[in-house]
Formats: sequence, C-alpha cells, structure tokens
Amino acid sequence: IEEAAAEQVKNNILVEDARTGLSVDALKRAISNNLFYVQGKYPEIATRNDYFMAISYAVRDRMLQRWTSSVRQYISGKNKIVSYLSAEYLLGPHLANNLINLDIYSQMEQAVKELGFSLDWLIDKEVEPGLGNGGLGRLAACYMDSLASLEVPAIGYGIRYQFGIFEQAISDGWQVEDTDNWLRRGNPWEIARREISYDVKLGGHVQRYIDEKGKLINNWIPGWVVKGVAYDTPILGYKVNTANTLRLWKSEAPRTFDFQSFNAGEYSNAVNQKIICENISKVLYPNDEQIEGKKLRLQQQYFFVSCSLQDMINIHLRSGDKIENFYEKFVVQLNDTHPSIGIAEMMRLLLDVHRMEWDDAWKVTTKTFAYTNHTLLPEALETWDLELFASVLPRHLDIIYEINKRFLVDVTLKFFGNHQKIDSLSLIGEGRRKYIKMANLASVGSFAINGVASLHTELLKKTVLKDWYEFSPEKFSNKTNGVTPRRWMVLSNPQLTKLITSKIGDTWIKHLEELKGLEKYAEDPEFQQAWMEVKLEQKKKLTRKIHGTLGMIVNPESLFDIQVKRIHEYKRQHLNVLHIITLYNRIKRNPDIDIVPRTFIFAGKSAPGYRKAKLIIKLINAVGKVVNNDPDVKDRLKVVFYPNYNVTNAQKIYPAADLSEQISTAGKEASGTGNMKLSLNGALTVGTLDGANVEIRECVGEENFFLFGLTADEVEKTKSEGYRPWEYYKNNKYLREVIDQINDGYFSQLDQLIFKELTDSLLYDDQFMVLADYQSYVEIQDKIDEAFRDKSNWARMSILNTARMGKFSSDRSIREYCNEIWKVESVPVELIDPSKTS
Ligand code: C3B
Repeated sequence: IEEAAAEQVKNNILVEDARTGLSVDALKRAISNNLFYVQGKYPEIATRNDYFMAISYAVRDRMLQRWTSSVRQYISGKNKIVSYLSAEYLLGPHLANNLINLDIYSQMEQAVKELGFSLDWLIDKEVEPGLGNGGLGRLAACYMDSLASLEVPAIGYGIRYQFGIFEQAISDGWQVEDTDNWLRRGNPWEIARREISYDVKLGGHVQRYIDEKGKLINNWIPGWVVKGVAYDTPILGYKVNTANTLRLWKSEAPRTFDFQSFNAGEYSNAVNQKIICENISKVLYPNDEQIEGKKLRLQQQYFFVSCSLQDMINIHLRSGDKIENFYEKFVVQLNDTHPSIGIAEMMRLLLDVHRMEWDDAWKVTTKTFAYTNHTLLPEALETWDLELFASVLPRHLDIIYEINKRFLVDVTLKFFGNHQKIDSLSLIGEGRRKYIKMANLASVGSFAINGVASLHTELLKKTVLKDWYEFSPEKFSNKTNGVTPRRWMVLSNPQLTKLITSKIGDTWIKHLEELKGLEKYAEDPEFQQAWMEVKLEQKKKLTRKIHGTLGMIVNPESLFDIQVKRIHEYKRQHLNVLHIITLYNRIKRNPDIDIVPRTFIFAGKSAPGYRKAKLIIKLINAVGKVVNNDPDVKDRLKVVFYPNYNVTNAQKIYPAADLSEQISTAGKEASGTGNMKLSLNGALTVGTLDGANVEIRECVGEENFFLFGLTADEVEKTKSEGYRPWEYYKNNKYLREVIDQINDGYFSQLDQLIFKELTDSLLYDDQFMVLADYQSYVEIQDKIDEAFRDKSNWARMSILNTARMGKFSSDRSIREYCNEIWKVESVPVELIDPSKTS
C-alpha cells in the first residue's frame, strides 16, 4: 500500500482522491459516495446489489486511469496492436479478478469489512458474462488477461450478446435450459461508447457498372443496414499499468432507416425493423463444436467482423497513416473460423471503400490475418450453403469467387492435374448443393495457421489441413494453449497461493515456470501435510457448496474424482459412468470389499439440441440416484451432477479435485484447458494421449500421470481394420454386465427404452471407442485406488504436478504468439495524470 501511495505522489496524483485513492479510508469513502451518488441509496435501504454496484464502480474508477493511458499510448504511438477476433469470450466475474490485478484485494476486503459486510458476499453477487460456450471462449478470456499482463497492446473484438450461454437446471435428471439474462441488474464494467458505431450492410444485390474513368465499380445495394455500437470493458493486466480493451458490438437499427419508414407513415414497420436489427446480437448460439448453418449466425459473424475491421481501419487512418500500411498497425488473429469472413470483408473494404487495386488489397489482407484452428471434428468445420451465403453477403460471394479463381491458378501450377488436391483446396465445395468452406477461406487469407497443442497441430497437418500443409508448409506452427494463473490459482485458490508463496515468493504468478522451485519440497513431510490440508479445506468448501445447491452430503475425505467440461460424446463422460457402475457392481457382489471411497463430480452443459449428450446427463443422474441411495454402498460412492457449469462454479470446483478426468478419444480433443487448471491445482490426471494431455504428461512425468487407452494412431488403425464394439461387449463379462444393467432398466425403474439410443450406439457403432478403452480405463482406475491409499506418495505426486505446470501459463502461449506470429512487443504504459488533462 505504501509503495502504491508513494507511486501516486510521484505521479502527482492526490493520494486520497475519491476516485483513485487506494487506502482503506479512500476506498470506504468511494463506496459510500457511489452508493449515494450512483445508486441513489443510503445504507438502510441499499440492497446487496446496490453495494455490489457501488464497490464495482469504485474499482472501475481505479482502472480508468490505466485504461485511458493505455488507449492514448496505443493510438498515438507507433506500436503494433494485436486484434483478437472471437465470437465468444467466457470472461467470468470481473470484481475479484480486477481487485487482484489492481493489487488492492486486501485493502478492499478491509474497507468492506469496516462498512459491515464481507467482500466474499459481494463477490458472490456478481452475475458472470457467459458470452461463450466452453474452451474456445475461455481461452480468449485467458489470452486477454495475458496480453494485458505482458503489456502487449491489444483489442479483443466480439459480440455483446444480450443473452449469453443458457442457465442449466436439472429436472428429474434431465437438463433444462433457462435464458441467461445477465444484464438485468446492469453491468458496471462496461462503458457504452455510443459515438463509436458503424453501419453494416446485409442482403440485397450488387450493381456493376463502368465509371467515367473506365473502372469497374461494384456497388453493393443492401437489403438492409444494421448499426453496431461499441461497448467497452477494460481488461487489466496483473500489477502493471496496462489496461486493454474488450470491445463488444451491440446491434441496433440505424436512425436513417427508421426515418424512412416513419416518414412513409409505416410506424409498425419501423418498429419491426428495429426488432430485426436488435436480433443480431440477441443471443449466443449454444452449440459447441457442432455447426448450425443458420442465417442469423452468419449475420452475427459478419456483423461483428465488419464493425471491428471498420474500427481498426478508422483507428489506423486517424493516426495519419496510409491504408497500405494497415498490417503494420494491426495484426488480426482469427479465433477459429467464426470470424473468417473477415478476410473477404477486408478485401471489400480495401477494394470498394478505399479503392485499392486487387493485388495491393490482397497483399495487405494476407499480411494482416492469422488463423487458429481449434478442432478436428468434421461436424465443427464451418461451411455455408452458397445460396444462403449469397442472400446475406452477395458482394462477398463475388470476392470469394475471385480469390478462389486466382488461388486455383497457383494450385494448378503446383499440383498440375491433381484434381483431388484442387477440389480439396477450393474455397467452394460441390456436393448436392454448393457451399463455402470457411477453413479454406481462413487458410488462404492468413499468413499463419496454428493448432492449439502439439498433437493437434501434427494431426491437422495430416488430416483436415493436409493439403494446405503441402501447399504452404511455412504457414504452420503449433501454439499450445495455456491458462491464466491469476484467475485459476490466485483468485480461485488463495490458500494454495499462500502456501506456495511462503516457500518460493510470489514472482511465480507472472513467471509460472518458477513453480519448479516447489519440487524440492515434494518429499518434505511437513510441506506434504500443509499441502494436503489446503486440499482438504478446498474439498470441504465444495462439500458445503454441494450441500447448499443439491442438499447432498458428501465426504470430504473421499477421493474427489472430477470431470467438468461440455458434455460431448467424444469427451466420453459415459466411459466414466461405466466405471462407476463397475465399482458399484463390485460392492454389490461383495458388500465388504475394501475400496477407496470416491465422490464422482460431473458438471457441464449439453447443446440443447444434442440428444445423445442430454441422454448422457440423464444417465449420470440415473446412476447417481441408485448408487447414492443403495445402503450396501454405505456412502463409499457418491455421484454428483453439479448444475450450471460456468466460470463461477469452475473456480469452486478445480481447487477441490484429487483426480482430473481427461478421457477423450485420442485424436479428438484439440487441446483441453481444464486439464491444465486441474493439474495446476494439484489434481492428478487420468487421461488418454490426447490434446495437451500429451504435453502435460511429459512435463509432470509419466510416473505422476495415469495413462490409459488407445493412442490416436491406434484408434485410426482399429477403425480401419473394422472395429466391432460388440466383440468387446461379448468378451468382457463385467462390461457386459454394466451395459445389460443400463439396458434392462436397472437405473431407470425398469424402463428399457430410455437409454437404448445410447447403448445401441455403443454396441453397434461406438465412434468414440468407449468399449475399446473400457478395460484399460478400469485397470488404471484400480491403480488410482491403490495410489490414493498412500497419502504421502499422493501428496508428493500432487505437489510435483503443480510444480511442473509452468509451461501451461497463457503468458507462455501469448509470448509465443507475439514472437513467432504477431511480431509485436510489449509497450509499458505511462500513466496520464487525470488532473492535468485539459
Ligand atoms: C475447444 C476445443 O474443444 C478444446 O480442445 C480446446 O482446448 C479449446 O477449444 C481451446 O483451444 N473448442 C471449443 O470450445 N469450441 C469449438 N467450436 C472448437 C474447439
């Protein structure tokens, strides 16, 4: 505190300023002021939300100096800005994170306490912005944190969905969805910048003519126009002056449009237009790795990408620079193919608005964009029906045809006569209907292409992007994902943070490799004990949470076996369930059997239209109901489905995990990031050689990782030789027993139909090799049972897991992107003195 105050004096800022002061007294005064002047309340009638808002505004005030200073430096300076384009940001609650990054957590805790409340109580009040589905959106949030913490100039662009990812409730074991009205109590973290807005054209047709200079003009006459308004949220770096901007676009009706209809006396028509325009940023599509080829989704993608590119060009030109140098000011990262329409939009803006020639425009475009691929699943590869595409973006279709025409000339030169190659690289697919391949548009228009874990990148080069790799191998590289240790350790596990810091100081928070320093304590019995006490404390907290939410009592001394992530067949939550039933059957056969008590905790959402995933949720709950209530089990097994998995809940679950389930079919999970957060928090992993598991195992040591299952190569080989899941069922009596029980209605009050779709797909198709991996999974789980009995050894392995996770900080990932793709450097921000800006 003293240092901060001295810093303020140095910078000539009034130490006790109500908006910037960092002392407990200044914070108290700020909160009271905000309660009175912003919320219009006095303590006797203020609600918990009023206090939450008052404290949040006090925090935001303290961020604003950093924010405006950062913006000024970026716009005026010559430095390059990273522009991250993402349809999703899964930020999680801001308050606690901002307190940590501002380094005023303890002062605020004290200030709130002196006002008669607990800070935790207010932190728990925040409704998180759930503007993403899962890993991809959360990665974007971690990357924004690391960019700011590394003082890299960056803007994140996206959509300000009015409704984020749905809220999940469980009713009779089934998932039910409710709308996520996250803005209903206001959002203290954003600033609406009404003056920053852009028009976005949609639909209509293209008029072509030759102008007086003999130049071909393409005039896009839109069917309608929407306006995008900027809503900015500051993203603070950890203990630095940098505060970057997350700029989310809200769609509205442009005024001019309303006037036309109003003038014509068509009042209801005008109102209708308003609704249609606002619809674009209304709701996040809740599908994860499954495309839904809906027109509105394409409109969303184009809407935010067009606003963002117009904004970047505007920023660039305002600094007095020429459009030809755009790529020297901005580098644009495409978070999967969702924003890849940006490549055609950039061409349109350069050609039609800034009147550049094709070759010059193409040069600028292809020096601007880089593309990250996040999945190998064929059903997640975006394509757009050509007719639908033309009805939304007629001008872009022309442009894509032209890009393709020129590109295929190069392809033909390289792969002369190879029609397979030409078909596969073409931006247009020709099936029963023609379609546009967005991964191909992203690949042709980007100077760099990366996967998100080493195995994933290798598989990309061998499978979905094989022909691209052969055509331009120099574009490819790997950038293994990472997670921010600020949110995923300092914020969510303060007790472990404290214990670690007591041994190795606190610089590991910015340099996660320093966790290595813990290795030498791994065998120290005292440290082991302290370590396991923290774990137990976190498990007790989660136990209380489970009791509060579900009314269930679980034993905090039991092994917390945790699988939390989106529900998807490839992630194989049902393999986990088969193991639970296997243990249950052992107990039923021999009620006195000695097994380690376990609490199986599941959490995750299913896409609302994904029937089999929803059925898996039902199965987990159905098995839970039987297992949890069977007296023979004597509470040795408990199955918990924790509802509404989101960032808020994840923060409470990860610290309590003993075992991290990372059991996807090898070759299917691009990286995973939950695997990193869990291991960082001292959980041991049971996993396949998939995604980043491979690298985690390399780092923590194979003796500290529970490996099982087929490798990606073996999966392919088994499939090509004709995989028959039925054989596994027939030849394994325990597996047979488990599947038969599900089928016979043992877990569904004798209803034999309910799970049939699931068991049939396991027995006769089993795309995800659940039955093939069953035996190996059960065997490794038996080893885990054994390992958990040796408390000291388990503690040692747990400590080593944390100690060796340094690589998986998103700071490391972002450094790699900066050095190897973006070529940007950090720019320390000088603070502006607000009292001296006139
Ligand atoms: C996810 C992948 O499924 C994860 O393996 C990966 O760790 C993250 O992205 C981040 O790279 N993913 C997602 O959440 N949504 C998609 N549409 C595609 C991938």
